[in-house]
Amino acid sequence: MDDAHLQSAARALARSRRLVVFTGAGASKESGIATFREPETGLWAKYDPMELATPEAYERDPEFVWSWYEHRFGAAAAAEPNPGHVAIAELELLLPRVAVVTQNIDGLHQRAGSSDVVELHGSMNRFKCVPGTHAGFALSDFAEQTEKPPRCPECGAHLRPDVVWFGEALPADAIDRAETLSKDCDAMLVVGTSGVVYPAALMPRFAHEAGATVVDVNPERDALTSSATIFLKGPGGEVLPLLVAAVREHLGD
Ligand code: BV8
Repeated sequence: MDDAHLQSAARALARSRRLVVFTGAGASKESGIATFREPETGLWAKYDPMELATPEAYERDPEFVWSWYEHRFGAAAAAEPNPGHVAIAELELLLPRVAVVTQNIDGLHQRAGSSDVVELHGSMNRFKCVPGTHAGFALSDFAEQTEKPPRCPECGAHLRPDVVWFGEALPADAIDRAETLSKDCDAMLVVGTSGVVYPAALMPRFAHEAGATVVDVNPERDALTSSATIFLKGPGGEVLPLLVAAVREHLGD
């Protein structure tokens, strides 16, 4: 990664008064959580997440889709925030205002210490019944149930993860706040996203159109790289700690 690019990104972040950090599955890769578009290893390698994360798939075979999510709950529960998550949380201590807008459902930003996290696609730590009438359940609320998927303690309908599946609307409060933050920010740090899932992928475009400095961190070029101000090529777990150290230096200037 080019040091000149790192320094100009650090200068932009050090000067920012309203920073948004926009993350995708790549931000959790170094915590051992598979991304959406890189093939999984083992049992799930032959299944396409795009096919499984849909209401139709759940309707067709709730037990199978539930077991896919159980596999992912296990991976997320075993995962620890990686140095990238920790660096993002540290930015809150250095800068006047930092908000995280994530596409991820693993809760790792919160576990790393980020206190303002907008979960665009929901959370695998929350459950609701398929009709959507009852929500806010945790895994522990139905741990004793043996049936898979478990049933809603209130109405008996199947439970599902409170996540946004393809073809479903994003939670209005989350997308509204993400859009407001992205249009108002003066800098956006984009980490670990292919930038192909909408409407989430509009956020870096809103920031760019608002004149914010957009820094894209990814080992590969992605769909957002061309509209970014600065591209830092590399994994988040390596780049972000270097970036935050450089921000500290610029703040000390
Ligand atoms: C909706 C939760 C309408 C579930 C997910 C235009 C406008 C609106 C919609 C659409 C549109 N065009 C198409 C659509 C439909 C669709 C869509 O976007 N399809 C795409 C595929 C074309 N969008 C929807 O269906 C959305 N809903 O629009 O509803 C509506 C409106 C009103 C009423 C009814 C309906 C819903 C989309 C949300 C789907 N749910 N997740 C779950 O997780 O189980 S999305 C899923 O993809 C994950 O959240 C994931 O985060 C997300 C995006 O992928 P990425 O995060 O970018 O991950 P990916 O694997 O793609 O890339 C990883 C990147 O990391 C790579 O670039 C890689 O290089 C990089 N990387 C790898 N290692 C590292 C790294 N980076 C840093 N460090 C590393 N170490």
